[in-house]
Order: sequence, then structure tokens, then C-alpha cells
Amino acid sequence: MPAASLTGPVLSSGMSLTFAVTGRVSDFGATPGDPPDGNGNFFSMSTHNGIAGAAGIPQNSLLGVFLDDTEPDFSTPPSPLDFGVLGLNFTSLAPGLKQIFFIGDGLTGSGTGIDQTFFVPMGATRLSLGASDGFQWSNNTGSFSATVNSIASTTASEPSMAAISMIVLATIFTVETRKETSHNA
Ligand SMILES: [Ca+2]
Ligand SMILES: [Ca+2]
Repeated sequence: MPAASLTGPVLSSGMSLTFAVTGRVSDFGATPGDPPDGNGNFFSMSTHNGIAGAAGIPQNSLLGVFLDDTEPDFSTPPSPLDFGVLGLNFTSLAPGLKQIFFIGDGLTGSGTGIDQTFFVPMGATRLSLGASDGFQWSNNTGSFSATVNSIASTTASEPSMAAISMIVLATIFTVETRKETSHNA
């Protein structure tokens, strides 16, 4: 179960998102010490309830998943993303519906680098965020706070080298994510 969600008309296909994430968590009830990029340990999440897990996920990192309006387990899950292959420092990522993806601190580095761009998949109406945990969903402490910036793409009215321009909307969403739930319970 996700810890925080964005829903409604704030999401649309062709939009991209960036994230600014702060906070620290612990997956075993200790003083929260792990930042949004995780703690350097990695694991794989299995697929549950129609939502694809993911491989190469940092323990205690911030993750997301896009959903449409349908119940996820009513359709076949997609293939899991493998962040051991994709890496964590990508400049952009285009996750599909129902594919859990790594967000971390939203920067190409850890606490440094440039904003990573996440493309909203076709049909997405919901974005859920949560921490990856490591084991046992009931013993987590701390929180992440994510500010989500949406960027709408518009097609230029005449052909040009820059057919797609990006416009930053004024809309900024702030969501709290708590470590009380996880995707691998
Ligand atoms: Ca835990
Ligand atoms: Ca990062």
C-alpha cells in the first residue's frame, strides 16, 4: 500500500515530473538515518497484485508507481524494471503503468547533480510514492518529503528542430511519504 499519492487531473500523458526529496528513514525502527537514495544495500522486489516489482532497488530509497483508474490486479503485470541495468543516475526515465521505479532524491547524484526527469505514461491518473523498506513492513521510522514539479510538453505549431518545448507549470505538489508501508510486504 502506498504511503502517499497524487491523483486526478494533475497527471496527464506527455507530462514529465521532477522531484525534490528530503528526509531520512529507518527500516527497522532505529533513528532514521537513510537518505532518499537509500543506504547502499540493494534488493529485488517481487511482483504483487498486478504491480511489477523491480530489481536493483536500494534499501530504504524513495520509489514511485504510476497507475490508471483501474484496479491493478485486474490486468497482467508488466515486466519489472532492473535498476542494476538502468542505474540510479539516469537523466530521464519513462516507467510504464504499474512498474515500480526508483526516484531517490530526484537528482543524478546523491545530494548533488541535476534534476532527473520522469515521463508520465499514457493513461496514468495516479502516482503513488513509498519507501522501499528492506524487510518487515511494521517496524519503520522516519519520513520522506517530496515536492513534485510537473512539466507539460507542448508541440510547436510549426516544424522546427525544437518541435517539443517544455513549460514549467506553476503547479507544485508537496506530499509526505511515511515509512509505515512498503511495496514488498
Ligand atoms: Ca521494515
Ligand atoms: Ca539520486
